[in-house]
Amino acid sequence: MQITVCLTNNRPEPWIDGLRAALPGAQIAAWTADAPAADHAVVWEPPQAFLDQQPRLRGIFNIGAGVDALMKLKLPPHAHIVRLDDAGMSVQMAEYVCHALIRHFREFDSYDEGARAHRWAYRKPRSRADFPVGVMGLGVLGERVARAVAHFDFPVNGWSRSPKSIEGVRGFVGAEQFDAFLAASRVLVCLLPLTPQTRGVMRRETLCQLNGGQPGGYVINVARGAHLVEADLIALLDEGQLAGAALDVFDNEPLAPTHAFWSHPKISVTPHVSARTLRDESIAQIAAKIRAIEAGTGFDRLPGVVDAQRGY
Ligand code: NDP
Ligand code: OXD
Repeated sequence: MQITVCLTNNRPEPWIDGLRAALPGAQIAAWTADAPAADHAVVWEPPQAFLDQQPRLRGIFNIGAGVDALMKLKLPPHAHIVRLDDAGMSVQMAEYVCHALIRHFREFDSYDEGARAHRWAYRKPRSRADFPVGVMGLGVLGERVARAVAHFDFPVNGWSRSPKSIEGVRGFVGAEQFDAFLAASRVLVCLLPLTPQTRGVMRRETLCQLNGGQPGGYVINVARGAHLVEADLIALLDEGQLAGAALDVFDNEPLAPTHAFWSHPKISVTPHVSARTLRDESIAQIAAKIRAIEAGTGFDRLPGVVDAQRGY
């Protein structure tokens, strides 16, 4: 069995070492132009040239949860894309979103400002009931986030394509219930995959519906930059319609040093770190799936196999 590792902006060596330890007997190497054709590939944003050289590829194992970069490429005819299924990411995502939410709700930025000025001053307690949180996407990451937020007693709404039953989460389904979901939510968390249906889902007309159309909405984008129309966000913050945003992902990454987001007083920026790929957990998960396939398990029985029609 030949496994090729093709990672853009990541060093392949530690992945190769880890995969060799987990899959003794497999031939594992980094991609080079004259590398032999692979049975399975471990990839992150591979170039089209790599896929064009893979006539017998069966499994394309993405070292992230989002497969939008892969969906833009022409894939070998019999290959299946398998994304990371949690692999230690959901707890990180829950930490990140709860941190951003609570920092906003408890006005910790304002206390930080007070501390810098040596000012001992209280702010009036706010009611959780006034800060319902809407989680877009209730998959592996969104469900964990929704449960974590509910644990802090915030009202939680969730929006997905198919109905869900999650304790403490009021479910909204599909395009028909999207407006009602937005109106019922004040803090909006994006954990959708990037597909043609979800690109630009956060734009002026949708963001204006948050909080029943009243000012005060807050945006937490931890999915993909292209879910958000950046200029609309800045305009709505400057107009006072939105109260703030915590952004981890951007249309163009790395975010340009001159980008307006860096210095906007109502925006906090992190460099795509809300849920990092954990190498050891990911290698263990990928190796277990390759072992299962080689032992005869069909791709349809593996978690994390991408449905090409849905695009996630
Ligand atoms: P999943 O595929 O498990 O979940 C996707 C969810 O989105 C599902 O609940 C799905 O609904 C819902 N959904 C998809 N399309 C629509 C639509 N058109 N309308 C309504 N709901 C929709 O993905 P994960 O939870 O594993 O990951 C989500 C995304 O998070 C990734 O695609 C990636 O882009 C991003 N990510 C970001 C990271 C970061 O560090 N910033 C790290 C990891 C991931 P249904 O359940 O009905 O199918
Ligand atoms: C992912 C990511 O998709 O890191 O896993 O964004």
